Amino acid sequence: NGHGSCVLWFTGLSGSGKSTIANAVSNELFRQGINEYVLDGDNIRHGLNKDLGFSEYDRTENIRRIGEVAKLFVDSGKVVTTAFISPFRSDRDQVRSIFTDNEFIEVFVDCPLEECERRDPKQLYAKARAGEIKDFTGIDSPYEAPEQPEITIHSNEVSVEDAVQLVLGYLQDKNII
Ligand code: GGZ
Repeated sequence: NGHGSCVLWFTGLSGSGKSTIANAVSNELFRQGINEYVLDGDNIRHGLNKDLGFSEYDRTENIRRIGEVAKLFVDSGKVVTTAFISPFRSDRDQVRSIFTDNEFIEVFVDCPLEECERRDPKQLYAKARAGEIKDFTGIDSPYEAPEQPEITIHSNEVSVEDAVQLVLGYLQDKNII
């Protein structure tokens, strides 16, 4: 269909801007006529993975299933965008291993915890600090930052538009789009 296929695997803290940037990337790809699809909490955690919570085991299983679904979409020729915290390096590396070289593009949305906590759009950090939510990423559950992400977005320093251009530029450089 005139372009390559890959997964843009966004990872970062709650409130880092993953979903916002992932959806903006998806809109731009769609506008350019690219066969794309987004996997996020809305279509995965409310459906396929509604049996899973936020224990270490459940997060690992969440990411494993999302990786397998992303693989099916990539095999069907799409550019897939995923937006999950995916806090564990080993889980992300496991997903990477089911793709061929260059198909898995790790996009680290790097935003300081203090900034995510300041934004706190759903007041989840406040609830976690108050002990009303347990195992919250960044508070009492770890986030393991990528060591060699293909793309890093400092979301507290660049606009959403610039972040989109960074991702699209990468796909162009790699001759995927
Ligand atoms: C982290 C949680 C938690 C806990 C509920 N820890 O900001 P949000 O609300 O919209 O995004 C978060 C989302 C994280 O789900 P993921 O599937 O991306 O997580 S993982 O990859 O770790 O499996 C947050 C909400 O769910 N949420 N409880 N304890 N985020």
